[in-house]
Amino acid sequence: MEMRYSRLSSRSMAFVLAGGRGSRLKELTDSRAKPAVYFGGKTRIVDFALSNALNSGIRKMAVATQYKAHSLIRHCQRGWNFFRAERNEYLDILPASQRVAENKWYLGTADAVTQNIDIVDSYGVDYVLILAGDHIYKMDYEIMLREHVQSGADVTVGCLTVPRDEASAFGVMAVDGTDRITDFIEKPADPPAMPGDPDHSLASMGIYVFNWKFLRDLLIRDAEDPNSTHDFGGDLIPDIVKNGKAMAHRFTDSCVKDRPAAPAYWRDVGTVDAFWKANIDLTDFTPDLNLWDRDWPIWTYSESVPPAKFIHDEEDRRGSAVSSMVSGGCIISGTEVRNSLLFTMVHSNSFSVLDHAVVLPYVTVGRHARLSNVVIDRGVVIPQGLVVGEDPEEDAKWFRVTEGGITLITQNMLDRRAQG
Ligand code: ADQ
Ligand code: ADP
Repeated sequence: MEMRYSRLSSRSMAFVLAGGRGSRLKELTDSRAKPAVYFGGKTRIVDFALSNALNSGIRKMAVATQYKAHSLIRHCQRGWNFFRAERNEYLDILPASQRVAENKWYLGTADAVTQNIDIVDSYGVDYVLILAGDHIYKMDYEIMLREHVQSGADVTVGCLTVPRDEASAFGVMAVDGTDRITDFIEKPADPPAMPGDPDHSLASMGIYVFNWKFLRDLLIRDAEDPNSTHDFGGDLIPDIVKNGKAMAHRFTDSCVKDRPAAPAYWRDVGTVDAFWKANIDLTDFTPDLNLWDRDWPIWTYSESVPPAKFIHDEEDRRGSAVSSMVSGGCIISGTEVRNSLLFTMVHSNSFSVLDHAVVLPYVTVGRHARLSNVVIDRGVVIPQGLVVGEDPEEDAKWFRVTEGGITLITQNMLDRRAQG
């Protein structure tokens, strides 16, 4: 019962940073920011942070956008419109350059908040949770908020253990016996290991809880600092570690009741290989990320489409899918689908095979196509007889073949191929 009366989420807002391109996703982010990239059959990446906030009880949110924001803004408007101002609930979309007199992009992640100080003020909250809009995980932020308040920290940084050889992509920290952060280096070339564990480092998830009063003062000072790049990981967090009290909050899958023994799932699907793998992993017998958990749903904009349909066609070819996820609106007509993930409204025709394929919405696959280990962008029309995934050299002539051997197919690439 104590929980019910002491929820800190109702005194907090979530500020979601969704301005980054995610350039390692290559052509997948040519027309949309990374948070707007599709993931998991019907959701987009940003839905995870927003759903975590909603499921944690937070009812005030802001999404700061910048790079190619159109698709992201449209998604938020369509899918995240159930907040009611009458109940003091808000979701504001904050595109860069609309808030200040000069046309100015957000200079860095901290500047994205600085330029919107008046909006955060208007929410009247005590705590601000800064989130990144580009990670896949399930997390109850109420637990982090509670730790923050109990420890009396100026900032609490979400963190997890990562292999040391991957740690230079992160902010890496050292902590004392109470998990107070004693050192923080943004993206170190030679990441320090955790004590007693030379193969791992303690990495920042890029998510932070602040008392709003404290952060507000800090942002105003930071805006005037000519040496600052106005970045949380690069400037603000290291500064607080030196001059204030920064605590680490260790991410665990505490919000996930169904598989308590499962390792905490957190993915930065930052590359085409990681994106493909995280999607294909969902077709595993027991995937590490459970999207079927009714206690922690991932909310999204859902199109009204009919159920997936599997057709045994006139050519006596059975449309089938095994170890796969097939979304609404799909028509699998005489195609064999294996270990694949098909998003909404994919139509696929006779004599074709999809194997370990991640197929984004509204793709059409012509007859006699054989596609394996591929990511197919939204709306692509696969011509009859296209074979991908069997001859890497041929594939690389027209498509993007990754280090991990995954082929990314976009309509532009197919058009170029058609023109020879
Ligand atoms: P990065 O992910 O490299 O490191 P960054 O590129 O700044 O940091 O992106 C953080 C978030 O902010 C992303 O969600 C991105 O979309 C968004 N963003 C970037 N620039 C923005 C801008 N100008 N306006 C609005 N939003 C913007 C960070 C931390 C590290 C930490 C990793 C964890 O700095 O310390 O380890 O996240 O992934
Ligand atoms: P994406 O993230 O792939 O851009 P969107 O759902 O935002 O996904 O839209 C993809 C493309 O589909 C857009 O670039 C646009 O051309 C077209 N589209 C989708 N919905 C609409 C719409 N309501 N009005 C106009 N164009 C649309």
